[in-house]
Amino acid sequence: MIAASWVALIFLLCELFLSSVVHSVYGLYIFTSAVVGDVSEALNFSLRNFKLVNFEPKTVPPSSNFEQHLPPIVLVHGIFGFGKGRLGSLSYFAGAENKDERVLVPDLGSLTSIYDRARELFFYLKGGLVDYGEEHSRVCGHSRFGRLYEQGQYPEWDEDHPIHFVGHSAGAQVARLLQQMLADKAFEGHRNTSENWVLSITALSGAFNGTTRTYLDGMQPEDGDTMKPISLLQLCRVGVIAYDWLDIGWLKKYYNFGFDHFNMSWKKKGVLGLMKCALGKEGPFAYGDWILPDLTIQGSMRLNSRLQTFNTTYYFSYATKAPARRIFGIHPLLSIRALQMSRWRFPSDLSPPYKGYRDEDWHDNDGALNTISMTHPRFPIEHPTHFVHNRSQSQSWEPGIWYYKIVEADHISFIINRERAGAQFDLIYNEIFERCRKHVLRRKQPILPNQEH
Ligand SMILES: *[C@@H]1O[C@H](CO)[C@@H](O)[C@H](O)[C@H]1NC(C)=O
Ligand SMILES: *[C@@H]1O[C@H](CO)[C@@H](O)[C@H](O)[C@H]1NC(C)=O
Ligand SMILES: *[C@@H]1O[C@H](CO)[C@@H](O)[C@H](O)[C@H]1NC(C)=O
Ligand SMILES: *[C@@H]1O[C@H](CO)[C@@H](O)[C@H](O)[C@H]1NC(C)=O
Ligand SMILES: *[C@@H]1O[C@H](CO)[C@@H](O)[C@H](O)[C@H]1NC(C)=O
Ligand SMILES: CC(=O)N[C@H]1CO[C@H](CO)[C@@H](O)[C@@H]1O
Repeated sequence: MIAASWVALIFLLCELFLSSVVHSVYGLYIFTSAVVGDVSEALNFSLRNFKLVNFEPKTVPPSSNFEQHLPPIVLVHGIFGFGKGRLGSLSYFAGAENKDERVLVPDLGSLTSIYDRARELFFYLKGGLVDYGEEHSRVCGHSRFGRLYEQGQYPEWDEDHPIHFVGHSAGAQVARLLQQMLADKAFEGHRNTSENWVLSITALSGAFNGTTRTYLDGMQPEDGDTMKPISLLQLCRVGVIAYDWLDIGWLKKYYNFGFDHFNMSWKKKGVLGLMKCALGKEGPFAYGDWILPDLTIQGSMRLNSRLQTFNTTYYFSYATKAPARRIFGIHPLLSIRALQMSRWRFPSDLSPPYKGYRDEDWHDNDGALNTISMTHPRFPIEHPTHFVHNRSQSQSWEPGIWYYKIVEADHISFIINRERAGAQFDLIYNEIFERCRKHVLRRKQPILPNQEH
């Protein structure tokens, strides 16, 4: 018995070591490639300036009237994600934002909760001082007000000037929660909001229904809210607290976990505050106000019970599924977890997260999320859906229905590195942007397929 538990502990530590090495190596790789990209760009620039050859100053084309009237397409990043301006010239969406004239890529913090991200997204677009809401801030122990967006990216945003959202992973839930907040008129001083401010939501590997990966990374399966004492997430927690406490200005400008409203810097908290954060008495991890609790099955159930699918908005979803039994077709960052997720069993001594839960339903995955979770929101009631054949293109769309496809790809096929997905990258983003621009319009009467062009 004792020998068995030692073996289990050693196995756990080996697994922890391996996965922390894989994740830190990948993180470091992203970070250094961003730095190298920036440095070489700066060198190139100064070299060209110096020689004064072939140098053409970048001219910004005056935006035409037409462009100004295009509704913006807003790309919302997922966990560990970043928007325009972070990590130098690296693009989370691997340059997809250049495929259209009017695309916005907000930076919403890489580990903050879905709730905090949705609040930030609103003020990023509308402009003003981010207001996290009085009650939420009190309960979660952070400042009520955050960053000031002096100029919103789309101040005219309203029912007559709606927006398209495209969310990757957790970003899809952020867009849904923001739409619900707009419907609930949850922004003080903006009493006129409604669900109709959103024209469409498109999810790329959207985290609608939670993921069993959170338990493998270290969330407790019994509540989906607290962390196991020895786990990858504990290492991550310690790292984040240290990063925010040290508060190195240039580094935080370069990459930010988004916890500034928790005041974790040494300047504000001192050594005592550091101890409190580390011991789990203060900070985002103490109150569960960060992204991981929102991505467990239980956390998604809590969130989804408040979120509606509205009958005036268009919804599309691309669920991803890693090629079965081809572990090398998956990114090395995800391959161990993909394998573990395909064998995941909910501990038999605990009550399952919902009635009718079956392990095998959750085995198909993309290395980060379960395919079942990505097609459409399923809880507490199945939202209306329509499966779209992989190759079919033209279709007449109706609002209030989740149109979904299942795509063979892993969780990061369509972000960071566009070479990995090859032609599929262009196919998917072209399809999304074209649909936003040509087919998704707010109209009184449904348009028949032969009238689409
Ligand atoms: C330097 O900049 C020019 C113009 O933007 C570009 O065409 C060229 O590929 C760059 N070279 C390197 C090494 O980045
Ligand atoms: C964080 O610091 C600001 C001032 O820098 C203060 O106004 C705010 O109340 C602080 N918030 C918390 C939660 O300590
Ligand atoms: C609020 O929205 C309605 C349309 O839903 C519009 O008629 C009205 O002018 C708006 N009011 C303000 C103050 O923007
Ligand atoms: C859409 O939903 C609203 C209430 O949520 C309802 O009043 C309206 O009749 C619905 N419209 C359609 C076309 O189903
Ligand atoms: C679409 O592709 C997925 C995986 O690539 C596959 O499992 C599914 O059966 C395909 N669906 C159709 C209708 O071809
Ligand atoms: C948390 C959640 O939404 N769970 C749902 C995920 O999908 C299964 C299968 O349809 C539902 O039964 C769950 O309620």
